[in-house]
Amino acid sequence: MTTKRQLFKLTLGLAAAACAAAASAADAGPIKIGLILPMTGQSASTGSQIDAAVKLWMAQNGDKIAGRKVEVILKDDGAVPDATKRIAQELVVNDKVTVLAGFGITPTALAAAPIATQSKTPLVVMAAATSSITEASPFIVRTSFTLPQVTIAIADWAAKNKIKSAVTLVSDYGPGFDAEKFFDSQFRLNGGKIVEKLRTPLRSPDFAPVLQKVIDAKPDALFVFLPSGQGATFMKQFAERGLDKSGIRLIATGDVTDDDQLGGMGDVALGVVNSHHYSAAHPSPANKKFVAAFEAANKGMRPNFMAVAGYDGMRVIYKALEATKGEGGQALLDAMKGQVFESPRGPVLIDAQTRDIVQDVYIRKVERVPSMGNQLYNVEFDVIKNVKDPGKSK
Ligand code: VNL
Repeated sequence: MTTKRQLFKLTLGLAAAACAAAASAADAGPIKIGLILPMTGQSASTGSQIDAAVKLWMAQNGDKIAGRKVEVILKDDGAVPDATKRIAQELVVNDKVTVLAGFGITPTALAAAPIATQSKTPLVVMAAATSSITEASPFIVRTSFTLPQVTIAIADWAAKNKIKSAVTLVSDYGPGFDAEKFFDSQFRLNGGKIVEKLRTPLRSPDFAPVLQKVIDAKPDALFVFLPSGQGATFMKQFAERGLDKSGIRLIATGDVTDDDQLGGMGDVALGVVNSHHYSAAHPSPANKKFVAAFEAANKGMRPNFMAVAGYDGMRVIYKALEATKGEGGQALLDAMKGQVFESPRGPVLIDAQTRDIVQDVYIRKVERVPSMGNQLYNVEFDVIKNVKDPGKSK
């Protein structure tokens, strides 16, 4: 329970932090970045991917900006929103960080949003992908993606490729609601029919009961969104129930055929068409360089879409800090807005109005790639350029 007095002290602390942010350019101490990630628990793979990407960025770009040392303070919130909020407060009030970054799942990003607003600390979301997150604080900037942004493409593709009926299956929280809503409306707009909408809990989902419902409903396709880390278990149960041989086509967002787990999913994943903003097999020179350096630094671990958002998040933070010479607060936020650059995923823009990322969305198919060790990859075969988050156009 937060008492009135605690609340008062906290408000004072955050206000003081806001002043400190404005004054920080003057002192010569380190510039601190508070990185809050799930390093344990169900979303730990997201934490390790982003942590590794942040380390790679710093190994390649150094730890000095405007003559000051850059220090990343990594904290594990276990993807528990109460912990995120407490840690964000401590980082702002005690450690006097200039930037907050990370945020593995939507509830943790939302829990930290008021801290960013009250202390005027720019907060860079590197993972969480519910559309509304950037509206929770004017100090939030996002380098990951949104579910509406990546879902529309697969709904269009399905309708154009003889899929007339579909069941949706999503994780029962923010990004799942976004995926369900935008798949539904776009697929129906194209003349498709939604037969049933299914949801599974975020924590420890069991897919058997919903998969039985899919078998009974006999749609042309099953559309799935699950957060990073759940794809492999889902695929295993999908195959165990014989769905891969049922004639029901599996389509998804790329969260399900996540590069972190795809290599170990086996043949059940072959041919799954999905849409997303990043594939480790994206054939650009910038991506080849990124993947090679990431794998070399991490015992062969393949970077996924979380890693690329962490890497790009550091780019946005570094360029903004260079522009303000280490000053934080509103000036730093303004320097993050409008950045345009080539990411390993392709060209991106941080929209100055929405503070959300604008990027290309690819339609991909899971294939074995002979030139890449015969492993499974999401092979891009179509692209929709410069996609803004459609969740914001309401
Ligand atoms: C979220 C969205 C998390 C997509 C994810 O993986 C993901 C979120 C941890 O907003 O919570 O793939």
